[in-house]
Amino acid sequence: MSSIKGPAPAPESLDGSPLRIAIVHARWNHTVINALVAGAVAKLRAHGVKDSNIVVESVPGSFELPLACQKVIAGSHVQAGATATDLLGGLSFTSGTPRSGTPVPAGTVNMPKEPFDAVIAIGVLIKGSTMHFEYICDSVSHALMRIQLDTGVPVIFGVLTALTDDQALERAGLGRGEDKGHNHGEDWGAAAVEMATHTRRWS
Ligand code: DLZ
Repeated sequence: MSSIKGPAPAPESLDGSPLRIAIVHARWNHTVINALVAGAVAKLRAHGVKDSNIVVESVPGSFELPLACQKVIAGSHVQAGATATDLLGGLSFTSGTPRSGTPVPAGTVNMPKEPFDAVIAIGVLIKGSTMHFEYICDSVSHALMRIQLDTGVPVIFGVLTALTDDQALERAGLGRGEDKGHNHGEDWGAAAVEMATHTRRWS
């Protein structure tokens, strides 16, 4: 039987061409992260968001995502961030072991301080043998929700909270079985365009 899960299509076709979107991602579990970021960028582009308006920042781990999102929204960081063009030119999105510590390279493009219409926070938490996972999942999800409510800028919850490596791989379209799964980064890109569009209209 086919799955009933997942979002229905948006009720209207969305034009991302006026939007400016930030992706803030953790570097832990970078193989999965890279695929999710690539999926999000591909969907933003498919909705017409310009490469020059997609800015990508990275932080060490998921615990760092809330502060980074808050600062990106506030526009208080001076530099760094790669545009989609830099990112896709500089990275190879290949499958492999999800827990290697190799950092994702950061870009070197100067960022104009224009407001973002939405931020996508991407992290991959994989449960280990201690309570670390529970504490980070709980605090990060609550903090990201608080940031979007406090700032009025949509923060898309792109944090996978996986119980196993395979769960994480499958949710990035990198499953090791015949079924590769689905890349949730694509859904997050679409959600960012939809929420940014709604928020502009509602403001
Ligand atoms: C320390 C840690 C562990 C054990 N696991 C993960 C993980 O699965 N995913 C992730 O994004 N980050 C992990 N981290 C790093 C923390 O998020 C954080 O970067 C450090 O505790 C430093 O604050």
